[in-house]
Amino acid sequence: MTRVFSGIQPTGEVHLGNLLGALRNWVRDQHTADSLYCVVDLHALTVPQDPVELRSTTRQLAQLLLAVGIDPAVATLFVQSHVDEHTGLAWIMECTAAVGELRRMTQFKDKSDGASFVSGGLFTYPALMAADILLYDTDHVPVGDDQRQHLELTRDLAIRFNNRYGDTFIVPEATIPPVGARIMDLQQPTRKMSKSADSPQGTIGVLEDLGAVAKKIKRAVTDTDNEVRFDTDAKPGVSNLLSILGACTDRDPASLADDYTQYGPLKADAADAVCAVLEPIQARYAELDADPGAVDDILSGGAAKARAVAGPTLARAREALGLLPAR
Ligand code: AQP
Repeated sequence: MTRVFSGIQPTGEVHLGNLLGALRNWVRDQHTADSLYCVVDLHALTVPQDPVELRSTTRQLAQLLLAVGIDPAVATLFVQSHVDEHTGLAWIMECTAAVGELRRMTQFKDKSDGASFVSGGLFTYPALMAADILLYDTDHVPVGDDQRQHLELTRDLAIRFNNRYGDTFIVPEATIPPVGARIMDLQQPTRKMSKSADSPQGTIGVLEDLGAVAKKIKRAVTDTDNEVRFDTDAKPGVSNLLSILGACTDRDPASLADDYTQYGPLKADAADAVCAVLEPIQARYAELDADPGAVDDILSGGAAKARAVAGPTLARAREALGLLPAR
């Protein structure tokens, strides 16, 4: 059976980009593939975190993944730091990666640019991400477009390791959705919607009040020529609304444009479609609030299942490297 793995960081509020670019595909894949989904809390440590907040956002994110539709009866849901093999393989991947290729990662450049403190972990983050994926003999990694470069690096590291030490890792492939892979900020549509950007009017939280969501979409930045056309370079704001509507209604954004002659109705339909997607997720999230212990139980079972796969993979890599086994 095909193996799928993907992760999401417990940093900030989960937004519409995360949902349409990644999480909805996780829910779809769990029915056709052996799927493992992970709250990657160690990745959050690349920037300083408040400990109390990190603990609660990690649990809340797991609760949200369940609310979105991850079913622990068919998929494995766990927290990265509960499975020590991730850090064990990460060191091996750091030693497999070249400094030059880590330096070329655009996300490192974006996040380190102008920052007053840049951790070593921010630089080596893609090696930990490679470890996350390779530990599970992953065939497919459902991610948004922003992760394309990290996935390419993961493939390069797997191939390099296999060439040096013999076949050890499956070389994974990214699965990037045709629509919704890069949802843009509603106020600055040339920038992707992002958890860490300080743009409350441009970002739609999955758990946000639906009235506020509709208002934000109706106030989204477009342009002055009033022509509805899908053209991400010339018309980024309008194209973003078409992508959002298309992703929520399973329609092609370019052909959707033919249905509209004005921005107002496009915005109204996009707002309705987004609210229709978010409403059941918010209702399930509220139901799960009643029993926080159930989320912890699911994560504990998930970690045990994940360890059973990750342990043998790490042992295989250690043996291939020539590390002396412990007795
Ligand atoms: N704007 C987006 N459109 C489509 N997909 C997106 N993803 C993120 N932003 C968009 C996808 O969501 C998954 C989980 O994201 P993550 O939290 O692991 O990664 P991230 O890129 O760090 O998320 P953010 O929200 O953009 O946070 P910051 O601001 O820290 O960079 C991934 O599959 C990602 O592709």
